Amino acid sequence: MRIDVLTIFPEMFPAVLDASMVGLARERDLLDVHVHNLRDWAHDRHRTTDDYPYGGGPGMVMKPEPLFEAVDQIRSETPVSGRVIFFTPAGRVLDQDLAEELAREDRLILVCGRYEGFDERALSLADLELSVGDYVLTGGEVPAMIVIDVVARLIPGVLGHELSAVDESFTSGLLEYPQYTRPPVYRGMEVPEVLLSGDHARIARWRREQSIRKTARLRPDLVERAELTDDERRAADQETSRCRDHAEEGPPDE
Ligand code: 4FV
Repeated sequence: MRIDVLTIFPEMFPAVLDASMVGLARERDLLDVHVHNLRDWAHDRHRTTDDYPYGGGPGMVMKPEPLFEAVDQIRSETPVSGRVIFFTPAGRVLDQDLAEELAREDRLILVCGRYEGFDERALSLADLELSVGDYVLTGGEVPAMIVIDVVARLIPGVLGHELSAVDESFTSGLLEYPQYTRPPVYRGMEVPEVLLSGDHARIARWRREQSIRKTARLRPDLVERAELTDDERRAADQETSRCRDHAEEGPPDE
């Protein structure tokens, strides 16, 4: 996969691109990332990429010209024009399903905003407007890093063992089961005996049950969408109502 990033802060990316999984994916030529400085498409002496908002108001707006010229040129650099993604709080909110969809693309072009955002006309370049969550950031660079990370680990050959990308949070629509490693007892806290049993069928059952209970406790909204058997759904609903009752009870009297 090829990913192009358009930003006025290219210096923010090397640390993320050179380390860990993303770094490995690039070393193995499974991922090819190009970071471009938007100012290279600003032709005035100060290489200006922003200007005052028409109609007044606080802050600055990203000019359309550098964005159009940059995206046009970057798209034309390879036969595959790729999917152009603009990061905005108004975009489709990223989740694991969308991450898997993006990971199937041959090429992504990630456009990072700054200031108050983009001139509205530049959004006509976008194949997708994407948000990483309902909060306001200073720029689109961190969202771009999130997309590079969430996609890189889904590229076959990047994660040491593909299985781990299947059997994890959100892929099953549920939160992941509790994980443990050595020592078997730490400060009096024991690893559940089932995990030391070597009985893989029993371990798998325990993990599934734990995932359902944890999701019912912490993210009942996910339980609704998850594929559960009738028994599992009954157990989940019991767990959710048990937590709700517990929360309503409030802290025990002194
Ligand atoms: C954002 C988000 C986000 C808005 C103005 C950058 C900021 C500034 N992007 N998901 N949430 N962007 O807050 O993607 O340009």
